[in-house]
Amino acid sequence: MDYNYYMRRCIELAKQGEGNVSPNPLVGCVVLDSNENVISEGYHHYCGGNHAERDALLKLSPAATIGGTLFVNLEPCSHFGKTPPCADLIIDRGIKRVVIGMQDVNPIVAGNGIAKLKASGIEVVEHVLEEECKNLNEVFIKNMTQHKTFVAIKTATTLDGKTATSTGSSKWITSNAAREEVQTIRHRYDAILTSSSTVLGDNPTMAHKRKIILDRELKTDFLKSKIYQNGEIFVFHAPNIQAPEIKNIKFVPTPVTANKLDIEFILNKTYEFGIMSILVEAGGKLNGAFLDFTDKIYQFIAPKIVGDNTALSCFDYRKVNNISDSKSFSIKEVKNFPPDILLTLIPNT
Ligand code: AOF
Ligand code: ZN
Repeated sequence: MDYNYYMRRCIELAKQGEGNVSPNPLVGCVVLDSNENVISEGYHHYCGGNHAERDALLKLSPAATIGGTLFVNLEPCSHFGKTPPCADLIIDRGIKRVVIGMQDVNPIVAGNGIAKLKASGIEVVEHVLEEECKNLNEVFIKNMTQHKTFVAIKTATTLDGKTATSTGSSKWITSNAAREEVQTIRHRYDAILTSSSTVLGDNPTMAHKRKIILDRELKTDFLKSKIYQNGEIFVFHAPNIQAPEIKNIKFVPTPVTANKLDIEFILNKTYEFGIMSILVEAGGKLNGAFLDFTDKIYQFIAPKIVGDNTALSCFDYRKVNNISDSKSFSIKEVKNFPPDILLTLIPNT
């Protein structure tokens, strides 16, 4: 039996829950009968809904699964949450073998699901495509182990790392295909974060259910700017400025140091508000300010050169004299969106 093949299918199924399961993990499940034929598939559709194993098993008659194998990318749960424990249902249904991608990092489960299965005589196979399974649930892992919001930055630049010409022209640096991929990326995150300069400069819509705007001096037009026309909005601003009262907008007074809003404070607040992940889509200044708090970068690169050293670079970070002091990253993935590419990077620690 090809464990990797079915685990890959679990990951694919799990991704169908992207955008809907937060703060829960993405989980997919495949069930095989005793003759090793696939008889059911399932996934966790939305937070509060059935877990992946229950979704897959409830489609079958209890007799169908006797002696079967169940694949799942995350350890089956052992606790009574919004639904009863998946481990109990698996045991009840007479499954003989459970193949798991990774242990649950939720301390209420953390090995208890596996122990329960083993205690009932089920064969448990662990660590199948573990790295892929951990990548799939990087947000859930950060939330559970660090109690912090996961932060990603998306940029679109020219070959010379510019996000616009020196006159501010930036529409469009990347191709349609690349910009469509941005929609898919956005969908994975609980909220999008941008700056007042981006709102003032580009007046973007940024259609998303939750949006965060950093507007220290409350300079943007809360009634007219497109970004404020839909979704739930959080505006972080300096504490000495009186915020207006507007429906759907939550104004958050934020400490300021050296004319900059305190990013650490903002990220503690986002976690408090139940925002498990954010995608930063802003200019070089804010990108630079977030760099030290960033878990992942999506960098689209278009094969164009602006060739003007007064044009903005995508990361206004810190000055280093020695190249060995640069902030360095590992490239996790390279994808083509002709004629552009997308690099997915994670910071080296
Ligand atoms: C599974 N299969 O599909 C998921 C699991 O609030 P609840 O009841 O939905 O429980 C959420 C916790 O259950 C979550 O933090 C994680 O530990 C586990 N999620 N477990 O066996 C699933 N989504
Ligand atoms: Zn469960």
